[in-house]
Amino acid sequence: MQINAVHLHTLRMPLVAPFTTSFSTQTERTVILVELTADVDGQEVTGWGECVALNEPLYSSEYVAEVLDVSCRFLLPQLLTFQQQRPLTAEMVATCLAPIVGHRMAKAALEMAVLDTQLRAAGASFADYLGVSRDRIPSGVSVGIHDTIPELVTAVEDYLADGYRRIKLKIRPGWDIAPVRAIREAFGDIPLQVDANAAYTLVDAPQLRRLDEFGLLLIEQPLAEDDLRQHAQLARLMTTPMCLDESIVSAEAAADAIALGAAAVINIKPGRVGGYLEARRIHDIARASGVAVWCGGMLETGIGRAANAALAGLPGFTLTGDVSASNRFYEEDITPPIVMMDGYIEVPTVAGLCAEPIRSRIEKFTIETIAAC
Ligand code: OSB
Ligand code: MG
Repeated sequence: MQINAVHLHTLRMPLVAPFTTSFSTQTERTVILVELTADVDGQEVTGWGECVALNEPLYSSEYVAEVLDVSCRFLLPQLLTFQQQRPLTAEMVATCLAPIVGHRMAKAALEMAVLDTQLRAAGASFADYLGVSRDRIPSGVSVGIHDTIPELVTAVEDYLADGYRRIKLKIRPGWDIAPVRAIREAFGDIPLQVDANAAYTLVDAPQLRRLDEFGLLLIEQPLAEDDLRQHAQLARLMTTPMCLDESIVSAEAAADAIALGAAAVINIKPGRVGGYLEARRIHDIARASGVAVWCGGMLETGIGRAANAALAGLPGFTLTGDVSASNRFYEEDITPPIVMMDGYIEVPTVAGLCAEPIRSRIEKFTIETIAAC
C-alpha cells in the first residue's frame, strides 16, 4: 500500500463508572485513533488503529501527548520515507520503525491502522489472518478498587449476574487480603485472580503469601516493571501462579521472563508489546514453553476490543482474559457495541480488525484532530 493521509484523532470518552487501580482513578478515557487512508492496488481504503497509552505515564512510560508527538515527529515520517522505496505492508511496519527506540504503544497503533487497511482491502477478517478457528471467546472483567468492601461485593455480584466468567480484582497495599476474602466468602469458588499493577516490593512477600490460601488463578504484576529477577524470586515463595503484564514489553522480554521462572502466565496486551504481530509471537513463544497466556485490556473502544477478541481466539489463550463487553466501560462506543452473550464474546468475522467505526460518535467525542500527513 501507499499511505495517502493519516489523521490522529484524540477522543475523550466518559466511563460508566470510575475505574481505580493501584496507580490512578480514571473517570474518562482519552484515546488516540489513527485514521489511515491508503492506495491499495488502485483502490482507496481507510483503516483504523487505536492507541492504548493512557493520559499519564503511570502504567507505562508512554502517554497521550507523547504518542502524538513521536508519531508526527518521527514514526510517520519514517513510514513515509520507507514507502518511497517499496509498497508498505503491515508485516514491515515494526522493522521499519525499529530504529526509533521504545514508544511501543505509538508504534502498535500505526501498525494496527496499516493492518486494518490491508485486511479491509483484502476482504479478510483478522481471525482469518491469524488462522483462528474459534468463533467465540470467554469474557472476564477487571474490577477496580472500591471505597468499601460492600461496594466491591455489589459490583462483583452485578458482573457475575451479567455472565462474566472470571473476576479480576485490582489490589494495592491496604486493599488486598480483605477484599479477596470477602469475594471468596460471598461467591465461593468462582474463577478469581488479582492484579497489583506493580504496587508492591519484594519486602512485601510475607503479605503477598497470605493470598495463597484463596486459590487464586494467578497474581498479576505485583512488583515493578523492571523487576524480572525479583518476580522470579517471589514466584518461588508463593503457590499462586505468577503472571506478568507491565514487564512483558516484547517477545524478548517474554522469553527472558519464562527462562528466569518469573512468569508462569503472561498477560498479552498488543499495545504494550508494539503491536498485534509481536503479540502473536509472544503467544507462540509462550505456547512452545508451556506458559499460559490471556488477553489483557486497556479500556479499549470497540476498535481495539474487536481486535483483541480475534487475537484471544488463538489456541494458546487458555485463560479467560479482560476482553469484556463495550458497556463494561462505555455507554456509547464508537463502533457497533461489542456484546457479551452467556459469558462469551464473538470473534469478529468482518473484513479488517473491527466493524466500521461510527463517524458521528467519533466526532461527538473528538477533542482534537491532527492531520499528521
Ligand atoms: O493492568 O490490566 C491492567 C486498565 C488500564 C491499565 C492497566 C490495566 C487495566 C485493566 C483493565 O485491568 C482491563 C480492561 O480493559 O478491561
Ligand atoms: Mg495488569
